[in-house]
Amino acid sequence: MEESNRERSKRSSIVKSNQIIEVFVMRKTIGILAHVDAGKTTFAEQLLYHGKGIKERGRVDHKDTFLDYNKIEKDRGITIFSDQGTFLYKNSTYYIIDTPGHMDFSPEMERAIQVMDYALIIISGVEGIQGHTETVWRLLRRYQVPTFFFVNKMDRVGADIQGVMEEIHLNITQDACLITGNIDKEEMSRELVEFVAERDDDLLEAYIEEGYDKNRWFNTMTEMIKQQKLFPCFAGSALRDEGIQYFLEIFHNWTYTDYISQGEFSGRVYKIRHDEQGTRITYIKALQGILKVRDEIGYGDGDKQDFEKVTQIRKYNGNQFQVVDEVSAGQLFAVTGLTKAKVGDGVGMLKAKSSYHMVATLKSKVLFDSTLNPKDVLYCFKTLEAEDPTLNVLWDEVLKEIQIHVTGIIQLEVLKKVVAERFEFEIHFGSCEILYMETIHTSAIGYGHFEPLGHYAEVHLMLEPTERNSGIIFENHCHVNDLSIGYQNLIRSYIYERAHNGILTGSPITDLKITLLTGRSHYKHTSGGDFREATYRALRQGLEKSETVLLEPYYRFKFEVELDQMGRILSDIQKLHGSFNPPETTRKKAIIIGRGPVATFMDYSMEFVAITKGKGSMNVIFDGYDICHNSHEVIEKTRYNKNADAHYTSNSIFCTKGQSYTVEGNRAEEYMHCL
Ligand SMILES: Nc1nc2c(ncn2[C@@H]2O[C@H](COP(=O)(O)OP(=O)(O)OP(=O)(O)O)[C@@H](O)[C@H]2O)c(=O)[nH]1
Ligand SMILES: [Mg+2]
Repeated sequence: MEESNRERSKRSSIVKSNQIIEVFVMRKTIGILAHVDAGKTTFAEQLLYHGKGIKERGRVDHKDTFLDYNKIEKDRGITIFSDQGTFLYKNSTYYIIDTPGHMDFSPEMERAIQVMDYALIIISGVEGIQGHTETVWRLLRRYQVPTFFFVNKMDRVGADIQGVMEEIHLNITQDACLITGNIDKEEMSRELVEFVAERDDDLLEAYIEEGYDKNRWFNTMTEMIKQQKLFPCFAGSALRDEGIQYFLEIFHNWTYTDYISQGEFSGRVYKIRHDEQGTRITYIKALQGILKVRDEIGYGDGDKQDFEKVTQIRKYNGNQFQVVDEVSAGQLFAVTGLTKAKVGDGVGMLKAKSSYHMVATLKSKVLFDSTLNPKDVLYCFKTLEAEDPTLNVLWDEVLKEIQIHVTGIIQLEVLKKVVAERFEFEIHFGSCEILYMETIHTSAIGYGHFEPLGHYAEVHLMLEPTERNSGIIFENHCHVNDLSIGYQNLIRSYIYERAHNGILTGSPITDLKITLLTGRSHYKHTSGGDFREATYRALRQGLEKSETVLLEPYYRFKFEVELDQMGRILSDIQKLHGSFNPPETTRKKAIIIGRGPVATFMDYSMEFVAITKGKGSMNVIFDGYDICHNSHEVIEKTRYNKNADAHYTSNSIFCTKGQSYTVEGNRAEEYMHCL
């Protein structure tokens, strides 16, 4: 009892502070996410209208929405870029970020997630949960963004709110509750009262002892939403403006942010764009403090910060902006003056950089007219890469071609249009190839020594396999007596500065933990770059000693077909090296869920449409990397010669009596100085 009283007083102080904060302007960023065509842009348009952010409502179908203002978006009728709108509602400033729903633009969607205070997932009341809805949900959990749902298109024939709620409970979360009725004026429905009480021990105790109390439920729900223990769902029609005002009012009451404008400035870069003059515009969310125009701010990764002066601060609303002198915590804004800031960079006091999970799985080469200077084309693609780092633009000196990484065919089509519009020349793309990766099965210690005359660095790295799709993790077990912190940090930065080539096909290595065991420098001879040499050599030497495996990207798919087509589809899945769960069948339909390599399923949609005569549905989402189904074939075809890689070798260089000499990787260990 003591305990619960204390808890209660803690909660009421949250409420009090909540009320105090509400007196001031509260800033909230809501991100709208969903599968393609669920109605995100339509919903955002309504929200902006209700918040008086826009005077008239446009429609996606009429190509006149506030947030899909780009010509390519209008032409295609889909959102491609995450854009923001803003409005004032009661005592709060709202920022709305509308994200693209197409799988090919998932990285653009993910970059926006990191600055959302709350997210709204839209689900079509007719089509229900799609594969992409689950991807969005998983990302939101990863970034810990409190989430609401809106079941849209309830005006359409076949819309089924109960069915969608069941799907949410089954596939997404048991903690989602449908909100209906006049929540503020009347008592909550008994069902909702109990739903909430079941998820909070104190509330349940209070319920049993004292019964329902509106304020207590309201306050507890607000906290539970913030802590992602409760996910309210709404239903309506964005097109017909049903349920939007209701959502906004409840959302306004049940959410809060507590940004503080005191203290040193910190922020996060979430978007990079260039204006027509080519000026780089860096979009930042202020997380703490105040930033003024002409302030010099630091940005970058960890200790490697760059400092530059902010020359202009812009508050964007759609494609319009207003120039201001200062911004403070909780605001979304853009600056000019920063020439090198990258998406995900911490700004000011925030030093850690964000890493992203949505990755490109294909690569393609850029084809262009021979009258164009490749350098100019490369410059344009480098500009685009600043805006979308997943493009990974590469100039292949040997083949004299520009290569890029992409998520899918639609992205390539959009890129053609973007280049034509912005840079005014025509490009095409070569056929898409799979982006392979490599990892290890067994652990090993890699040794690297770099000591040509006048240089010195030695590095020992432990390489261990980690969970699939975990990327590269760096740990440091090196003692400062062996190597200074400065050099240790340098080694860390060399591990993360680029994707390192594996030894099977030269594809990037992933899913490994790299531990710095020890290293050595020389007080006189060690110079910048020596530790890069030693680190790369240690990495390579370790890879050569472990058992390596090739990985390829996988899709998770869901096929819905008529019963008599099931056999054909199942046999196709097997032929394409996929796997599937036991199909779920109803009287007429079969639902087949499974996974398979992107390489074999990439072009299956055309065949699928032909088999099902356009009546089946095929839903695919990226499902991470896994063991390659045809490693041998791919390795043969790539013809990568690990001993002739210009950037990597397992050999070490030593020096005796003023003479430097090379020791091959397999013998290097015997020569190391730190052993
Ligand atoms: N009947 C009906 N149609 C809707 C509703 N909301 C949106 N639509 C229609 O659905 C289509 C897609 O709407 P958008 O708002 O562009 O969907 P989106 O989620 O932004 O799509 P992407 O940005 O491409 O992922 C358009 O034709 C809209 O008019 C609704 O509530 N009812
Ligand atoms: Mg849209």
